[in-house]
This record gives sequence, structure tokens and C-alpha cells, in this order.
Amino acid sequence: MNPTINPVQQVDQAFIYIIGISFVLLILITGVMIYFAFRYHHRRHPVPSDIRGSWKLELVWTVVPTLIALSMFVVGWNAYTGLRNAPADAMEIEVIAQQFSFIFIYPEDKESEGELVVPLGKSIKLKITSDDVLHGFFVPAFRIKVDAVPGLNTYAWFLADKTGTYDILCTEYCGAGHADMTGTLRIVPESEYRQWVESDDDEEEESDEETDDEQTDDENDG
Ligand SMILES: [Cu+2]
Repeated sequence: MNPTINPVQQVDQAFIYIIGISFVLLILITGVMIYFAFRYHHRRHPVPSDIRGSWKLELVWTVVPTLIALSMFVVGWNAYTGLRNAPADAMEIEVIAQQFSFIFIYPEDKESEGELVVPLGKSIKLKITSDDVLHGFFVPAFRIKVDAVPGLNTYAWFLADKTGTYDILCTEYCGAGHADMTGTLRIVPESEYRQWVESDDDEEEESDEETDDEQTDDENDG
């Protein structure tokens, strides 16, 4: 139904492809090495052979690994471009990283802290920046890991193709509260999203204002 390619699958394919080839090579090379150590042991093979080059062999061991390396590049490039090319119809959400939480600003002008709520089935483009120091915006379930840099706009996108809650983490050591700089991505059915985005939760947000965050922030500045 949705023609959008999901970069999660492309990233996983690139990973499996590269690790698969690495395993095949590991087994082949180790096998040949063990075989040669026995076969050409000095007791079984006292006089070494004098080999003077073989252009055919050299051609094979140059061309084959080159093709393998290029194929890895193509698979990786497809995954990378998949992650970088957000669909034109994606819903845009601003992400502002700060010591020590993520703030999300929705098209409807709603704001949330620590929790990113998005509707199921949509492509979501995140426009990322930082208010203070370097942070990293990481959502492992969607293979997103993008720096949040003060004064610079970076972006990421994902296809919200399954409901559920997923972890968000900061992956740049940004101060004493870095380890607590986590969040949740919640993918909900469109109707639930509408309800959530229209609900006025200003009072709710005020009650969770954390004073200890500010304290660690000040201690860290020195
Ligand atoms: Cu951070």
C-alpha cells in the first residue's frame, strides 16, 4: 500500500550482507591456512616449490575482492541514501536537544519533552538542532543516529510502520546528566495521535518540571 521504502530493512540487509561475506571469508581463509600448514609441513614437503608468478591467479585475487568490496559499497550506499532521503510528504517535527532532554515541536504547535508521539503509517522527518552543547539523537529501532549541533540543522527520517514504544537516547557525552538523557518514541494510531495533539497538557508538563536537572546542569557548566 505504502510505496515508501523503509530504510530499516535496507540497513539490516547491508549489515547481514557484509557480516555474511566476512564470515564466509573467515571460514575459507582459516580452512586454507590450516590445510596448508599440514600439507606443506617441512616433513611432508621438504623442498619448497619455486613459483615465479601467475598472472591468472593475480588477476583473480585482484578482481574478485574488488567486486566483493564494490558490492558491499552498493548495498551500504542504498541503505545510506534510504536513510538520508526523506519522502516529500513526510510530517515534520522539530527536535531540540538540550542538557538533559529532547524537546519535540509538532506541526500543530504542540510541544513535548522526552516523549515523541507520532501517528502510525506516516513518514516522519525530524529537524534536529541543539540549544547548548553537542548531543546525539539515537533511535536504534529505526536505525537513526544523528548529531544535534548548536547553530546547525541536521535531520533524520523514519517510517512509523508499527505501533509501539521505542527508546530514544543521547549518544554524545554532553555533561553530568548525559546518562539520563533518554526519551521514548511512541507510535500510535492516527486517531489517538489527533486526540493527543489536541489535548491541552500544559498543567501536566508544569508538574513534571524537574529541579534536579537544573542543578546537575549548573554543576556541569564549571
Ligand atoms: Cu545529550
